[in-house]
Order: sequence, then C-alpha cells, then structure tokens
Amino acid sequence: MANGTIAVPKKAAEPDFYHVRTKHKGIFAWLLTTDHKRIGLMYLSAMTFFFLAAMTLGVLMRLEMLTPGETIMTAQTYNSFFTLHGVIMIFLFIIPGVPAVFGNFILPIQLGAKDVQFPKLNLMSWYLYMIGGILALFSLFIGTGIADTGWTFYAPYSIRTTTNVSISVFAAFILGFSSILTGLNFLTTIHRLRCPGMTWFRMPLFVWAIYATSWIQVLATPVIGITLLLVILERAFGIGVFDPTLGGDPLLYQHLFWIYSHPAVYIMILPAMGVVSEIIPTFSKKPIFGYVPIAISSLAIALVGYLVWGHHMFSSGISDTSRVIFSLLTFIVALPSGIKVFNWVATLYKGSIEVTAPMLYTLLFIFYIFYRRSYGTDTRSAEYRPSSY
Ligand SMILES: [Cu+2]
Repeated sequence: MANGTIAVPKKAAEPDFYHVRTKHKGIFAWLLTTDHKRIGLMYLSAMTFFFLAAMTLGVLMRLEMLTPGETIMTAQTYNSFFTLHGVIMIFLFIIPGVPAVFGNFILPIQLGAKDVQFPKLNLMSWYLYMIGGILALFSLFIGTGIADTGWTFYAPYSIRTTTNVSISVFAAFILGFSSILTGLNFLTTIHRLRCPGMTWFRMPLFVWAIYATSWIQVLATPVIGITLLLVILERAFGIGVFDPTLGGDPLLYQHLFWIYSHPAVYIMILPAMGVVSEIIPTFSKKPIFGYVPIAISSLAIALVGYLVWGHHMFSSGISDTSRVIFSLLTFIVALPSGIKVFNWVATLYKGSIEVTAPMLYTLLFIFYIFYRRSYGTDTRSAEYRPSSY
C-alpha cells in the first residue's frame, strides 16, 4: 500500500439468499417468477395493501358513528363500506393470510422440496388473487356502487338490491379459485415432494396444519363458488333458486353459504395453530409435547368443521332438533382444540422459556383460544357474525 490507498478486499459473491430461479430482470423477476418464496412475499405485499384499504373503510365507518344521524356519509354508503370492508378482510386478508404467505414461503423449505409441486399454477393463484381483489375494489367506482348486503350476500336481499352485487360476488368467486388452486398445490406438494426419510409423522407440525387446511380449501371452496354463481344467475335471469317470490328458498342460500363459510373459519385458524406449534417448542427449548395428538387434532378440526355449519342459522327458523344437533356437533370442536392447548401448555411446562415477541404473541394466542372455547364468547365484530359463531 505504498500510495496510501486501502486495499478493498475483493467483494465476495452475493449470497443467493432467496435461491430465486428466474430468467427475468427488475420488476418482471417478481411478476413472472415461479419461485415459491417470491410468490409468498408477493402475497404479503398485496395483502398488506388490501388490509390497509379495508382498515381505512373501517376507520371511516367508525367516524360516521361519531354522532347520531349522518356525520360523513349516507346510510347507503355506510352499508357499501360495511360490505367491502367485510369482503376484503375475509376473502383477501384472513383466509389467504397464513396459508398463502407462510405456506408458500416456508412449506417447501420444511419439506426439503425445491418448490411446490406446480410452480406455474402457484403464480396463477397469485394473479387470480389480484384480479379478484382489484375487481372487488373496482365495484366501488362503477354504476350503482358496491353491494350493500354485508359480506354474507344473504338472499333474498342480495337478489333484489340494485347495487353491484354481481360484481362483488364474482370477485369472491375468482378469489375462491385462487384458494382452491393453492390448496391443491400444497396437498400434492406434501404428498409427492417430501424429502427422502421424511415420513408423515416426521413432518413439522406447521406442515400438518397446512395439510388439514388445504383439504378444506379444496373440498369446501367449490360449494361457495357454485352458490355465488347461482346468485349471479338468479340476478341476471331470475332462475328462482333463492328468492321466494321466484319460487326459491332463502334458507337454502344460508345452508350452502355456511357449508363453506364455517370450514373457512378453520382455513383462518388452523395454519395459525400450526405456527404456534412451531414457536412454542422453539422458544421453550424443548421438543413439542404430544406431537401425534397435535398433528391428528388438525385433521379432526378440519373434519368436524364440515358438520357444524347450522350454528350460524339458529335464528333462521330451523327446527329445534337441528339446533340441538348442530350445538352438540359444535361443542365437539372443543375436544381437538383442547388437545392442542393442553399439549402447548405441557410443552411450556419446565421449559427454558425465552420471552421474545413471537412468544408473547403465542402466549396471547393460547389465552385467547382458551377463552373463546371455554366461555363460547364471540369477541369478533358483529359484521362477521350474522347469527351466533
Ligand atoms: Cu361457524
């Protein structure tokens, strides 16, 4: 270093952290990628955008309620915001939240697979998600405005209102396809791409949770798809499936809707339970207590979840016998949920617990589940809860 300059060590090759396989550069390296991690991150950013949009609607709704009477919007606008807020939060945020982001990013890594089974289909799921989301927002700006039905699109009102129900419903239909294809992808990935030596009962518990969730996505989502198509057909051609003045049955709509939408509750929570089952042993520095019961309880929750939809219809005029049966079946969900909570707490017991941010969230999660299941208290906002939970 005779001339006084400092020798700069030759720059090491950039670590290929994401191991991205792409032929493209710049933004197209993202938009045309088939890499599961990039697709997971694309879901995360899109979802954050939609979440902020729905949150804004929620804030505006609260502002409207500052004073009795009209504060900042008409009753009609309020009902539309109420609906769009629900549609976005349910179909664009909480349903795809954990499976699409963490499922895509982490599942293949946990299985020791290079990617999901169908990477191109995976990218297509993301595009369907975007198309559905943009369509839902788009209905805000055209013609008679967004549906004013609430996210449940209950008939016969959804058949009769002049607002853009058909567009909002079609958006939910497209989002359903995104969900089905993602579930299909994860199922085949778990069946076909486990690394050598990874038997079923060596799979991480998050994988088990995604496995149970994916079956719900594949089997239950088509039911809502067909139901929503029938709503569109009834609005367009008056085919008379749901509207009693056309010879239809509005209760049929409720049955079909909740046959999907109760299992959808488990699409929301099962993957989160999978995350919790990973965080607890990590930050307790102990292997999970009761691995097999936790794995099987995910499947049990998914299965029982198909049999309880009538608890959303207690006030709809179904028979007392139905009410008793659906009540009992709903109580049964507490068993596999309790098995999970017991095993989480048993893992914590005598563990070397590290109180990190993920662990604090997890501990709150356990308390919340316990509280919900013990007291049956519904702490969700009324907009998600047409009748009971
Ligand atoms: Cu339910």
